[in-house]
Amino acid sequence: MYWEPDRECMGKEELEQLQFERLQSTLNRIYSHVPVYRKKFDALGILPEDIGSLADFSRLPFTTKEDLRENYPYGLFAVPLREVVRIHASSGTTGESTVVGYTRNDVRIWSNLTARVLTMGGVTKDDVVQIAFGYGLFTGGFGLHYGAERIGASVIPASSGNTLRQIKIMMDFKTTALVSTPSYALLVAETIREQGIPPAALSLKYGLFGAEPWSERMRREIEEKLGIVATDNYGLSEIIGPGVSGECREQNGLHINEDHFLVEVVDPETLQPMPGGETGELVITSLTKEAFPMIRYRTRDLTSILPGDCPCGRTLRRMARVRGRTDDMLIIKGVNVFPSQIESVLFEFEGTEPHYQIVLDRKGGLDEVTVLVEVGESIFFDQMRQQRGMMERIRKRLAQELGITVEVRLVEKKTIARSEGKTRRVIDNRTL
Ligand code: DLL
Repeated sequence: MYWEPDRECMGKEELEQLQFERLQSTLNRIYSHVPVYRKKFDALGILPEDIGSLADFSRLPFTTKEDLRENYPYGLFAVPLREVVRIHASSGTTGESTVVGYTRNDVRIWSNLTARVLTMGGVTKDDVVQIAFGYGLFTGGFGLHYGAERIGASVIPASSGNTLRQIKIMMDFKTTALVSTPSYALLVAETIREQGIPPAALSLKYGLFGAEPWSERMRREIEEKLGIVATDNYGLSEIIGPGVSGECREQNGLHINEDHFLVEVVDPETLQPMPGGETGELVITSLTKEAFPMIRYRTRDLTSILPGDCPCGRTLRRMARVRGRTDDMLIIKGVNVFPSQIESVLFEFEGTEPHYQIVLDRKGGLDEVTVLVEVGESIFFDQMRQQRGMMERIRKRLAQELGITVEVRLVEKKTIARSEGKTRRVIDNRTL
């Protein structure tokens, strides 16, 4: 099932023509309305009309989070505030938050794009959709809410938090689709089990999860425990919010809404295109945004473009699950470590739960790493000796994989604080 079949199944040439036309009008708009972009273009000696084809595109300058911060709050807006009907902001872990705006037309397009993503995941007008993302400055709640409403589904704006209440709503209102972060879906599944609620008391069929990285293993676990089909969807506030890409029922890569976003995958060091489908940093250019256009925005998200056609019939290319960020890289004892590397090692071990936390401390100038990993009861209450054996095996594998030694602690289920928003996997207590 498609939301906009004429767009989602477009031929390559037709799509490229459309992208080019849209790119041209975006470039003209920003050159005449956003002084920051005009300055960047002038510095490189580029005029919008110099971009004569999609191939010339790589001459354009990149935009980064720093550009957004430096021009806080409205410096990159391309329309006067009187044309802006909505403002969102992303929390930002350091410094100023980044502020983004939408015209009425931007909101209309955004709703269509999240409607596409929801449709890809199975949602129709017959569904009851519970949105358990925060409504507020975060784009997750409103973005997916508008899309679900556009489809004609019955939308429950539950917002985030209060898990017992969410579950009661789910049962009483006969929710068929849950929209949240994947880690929140796991928390819901665990709580249902703890409360002794039989899965048959729920009417859930679909889960549409995004806003944070997750794994295939987490997907299977959520699907089994909640008896649903779970799909991944991706987006970021700077570009539009949710609605940039989403998985179809093939569950094999996220279709990018390429008629609205031009994507590149580049080497984060050289900024040159990654050859032949290799993993690199995703760079996105918006093609239709009016209030807040973005040119070659460096997302810091690591992914790759998948080769081949999708059996679902959509021609929109697919990106792989986002496997981390260029900037969540930790430097521990001088070694570069990605949390996702630790995660994949932990998942090799039978009996571990998909909840872990990496705690970094610095004692006497030396980095110390402790990986807390939740284990099932059978292991937690196991013989001390067996527990030690498991910790030792995990330690060895981590040392092998990362090239550094780390401490491993097995903790009882639910010891690691569950979050209602994005999960915090790394606690860095080091002061430099
Ligand atoms: O998280 C938008 C969103 C809301 C997407 C709801 C999907 C569903 P931000 O708060 O600006 O926006 O955070 C964007 O979150 O650059 C990624 O690092 C991460 N992220 C978002 N979706 C995924 C995903 C929203 N499906 C940042 N898988 C992005 C992995 C994701 N990471």
